[in-house]
Amino acid sequence: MSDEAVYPVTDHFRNKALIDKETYESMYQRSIQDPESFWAEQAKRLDWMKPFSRVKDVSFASDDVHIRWFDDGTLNAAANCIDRHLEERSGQPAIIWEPDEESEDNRVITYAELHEEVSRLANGLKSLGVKKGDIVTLYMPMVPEAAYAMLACARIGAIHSVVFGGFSPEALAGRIDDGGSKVVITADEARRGGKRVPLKANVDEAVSLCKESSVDNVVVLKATGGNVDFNGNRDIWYRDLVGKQSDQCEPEEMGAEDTLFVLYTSGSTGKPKGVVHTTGGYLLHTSITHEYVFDYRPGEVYWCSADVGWITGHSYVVYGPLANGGTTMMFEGVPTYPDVGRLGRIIDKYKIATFYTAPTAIRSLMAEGDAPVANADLSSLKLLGTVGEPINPEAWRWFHQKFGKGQCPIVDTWWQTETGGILISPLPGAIDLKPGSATKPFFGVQPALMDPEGNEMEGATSGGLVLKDSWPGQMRTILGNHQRFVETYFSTYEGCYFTGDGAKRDEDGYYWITGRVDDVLNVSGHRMGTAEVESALVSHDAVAEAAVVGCPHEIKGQGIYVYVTLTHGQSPSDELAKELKQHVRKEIGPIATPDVIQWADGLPKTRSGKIMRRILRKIAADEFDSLGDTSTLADPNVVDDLIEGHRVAA
Ligand code: 6R9
Repeated sequence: MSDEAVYPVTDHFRNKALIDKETYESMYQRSIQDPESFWAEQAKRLDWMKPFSRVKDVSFASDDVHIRWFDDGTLNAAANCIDRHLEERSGQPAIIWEPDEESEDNRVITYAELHEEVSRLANGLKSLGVKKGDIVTLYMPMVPEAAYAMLACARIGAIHSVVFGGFSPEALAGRIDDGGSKVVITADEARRGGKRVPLKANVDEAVSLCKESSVDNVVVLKATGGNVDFNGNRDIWYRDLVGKQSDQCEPEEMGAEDTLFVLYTSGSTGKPKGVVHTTGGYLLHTSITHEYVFDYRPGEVYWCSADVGWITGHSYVVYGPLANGGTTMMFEGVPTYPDVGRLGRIIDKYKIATFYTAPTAIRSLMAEGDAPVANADLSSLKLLGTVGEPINPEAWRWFHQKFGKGQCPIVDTWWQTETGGILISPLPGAIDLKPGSATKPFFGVQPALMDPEGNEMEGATSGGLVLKDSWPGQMRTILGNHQRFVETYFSTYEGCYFTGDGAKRDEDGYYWITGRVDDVLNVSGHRMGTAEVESALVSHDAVAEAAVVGCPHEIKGQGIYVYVTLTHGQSPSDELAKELKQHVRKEIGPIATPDVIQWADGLPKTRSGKIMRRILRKIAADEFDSLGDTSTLADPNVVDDLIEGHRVAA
């Protein structure tokens, strides 16, 4: 049984870790028994402009959900990530950037330079009329300017809304519209693995698709020098904007509960939601977890391979490491370009101490055998981390052995866009590891498992994963829709935050996340709402009805499996399948491209017309023997047809 495999805390971490076993136990107890005094003390790790007098003001009751931390204190996130480090670390690298093309020059940005760049851009944004509370949309490649832009917004109290560069113009337009951005910051093109993404052209198209927003200015970074259309009334080159600005910009005094950023994520229904994170609690949570989960010591080079377009990039490429005065690595490319040895070469080149990545990346390298590490030394590594989806024990062991040489602990960190930072994870000096388990809760985090009736279950068991009390980094609301926030997270189990994940707890109190229990897919660690993909599909003329489920996928974890019923007069063909895939790419982006399209004359529906997705999931997974009760179907015969159709499609 995989539960039996235990990897004890290593000698290295036992003696030198920031948090050892005893400290973890006692701090955890205090954090639960007296959260107010615990967090008041931890909050000293930030620089406050005006100290807070209230620590926590929280209610999870569904008729009155509110979450406030340190709410009468003031601070500035950018000043915490930059200015306060200048005295001691002005010459220390804050960001190290490795370009997509290995032969090109890298960039090393010191804290002094970061201060200058961010201040200039902050002044530039002000000159465009951006004010405290305005939302600025960022659609950027993985370059240092993406971090400058986030921090420049934070410096002047503007709210950034970063949209992943892989999203389509349609998806970008929806996000610009939702927040009402007047300013978009982008680049001519992004590069990834030798391929180019026309970011500026996508912004042009998105702006023309916007219904609510009228974008006044598009700031364009020259990243590749690729050709772009330039609209002189609206567009301005990044360098022209910042070139004439002062390198001093007083950081704005922000309330702890003022919004720092909005980031869109997929849910089981409707359009992606704008997750709202605020200033004080978020920064405290990302800073403390970055230090303790990664046992981070200033001077170390820390590498989180996530794109800044995702929450992991926000929390563990930008805010956490910089709040701690760390050196954070940004990589523009992909693990397999120009070849599978790239990650190993980067680790050696920069003497990376901590490498934090996604199981899907590990699995794609694992498929190449020893090649990814064959010529790498890797002796600088002390710790590895994973995030985004459950890691299968085989991939865990491969990563541990090949990258960690059996010496580096792996912190399997469970958290969500909504949680702001890591909630369940080993602390490397305190918690023995079990491959595939995110292990134990971080300070202040109270997980519980619920049965379908909403009762909390004790001991070794499995159920719906909830959190019983707040933690500082928790999302505060959905932008413009607090009611949806309450319904999505606080109505399934009264008085608890429901994660949407299922989990198992073993005899040692270790948590094993088993995956989403709602209609959210996790494709290569990226969240994708089945409803979003379905609505993209039915917007195509040939599609009458579509049902989307996840299917097992060796590299991606989950693939996207689509059942399509065509409109009258349309007939299935390979060309049409290609066209539908293309259509979804265009509507959402390449990450939503269906893996399998199965033509279906009918879908399994109850008499009341509800699609029984459980059956579709089982068929997509080849599990025909465990379809369960199909007697409530309006037409039980569709199941046989679907099984037959699956054999053809898969
Ligand atoms: C940070 C991030 C959140 C969902 C979450 C869960 C899955 C994340 C995991 C994990 C098992 C882990 N997830 N980390 N599942 N083990 N270590 O990924 O945020 O993109 O919002 O996704 O990802 O299902 O609910 P986000």
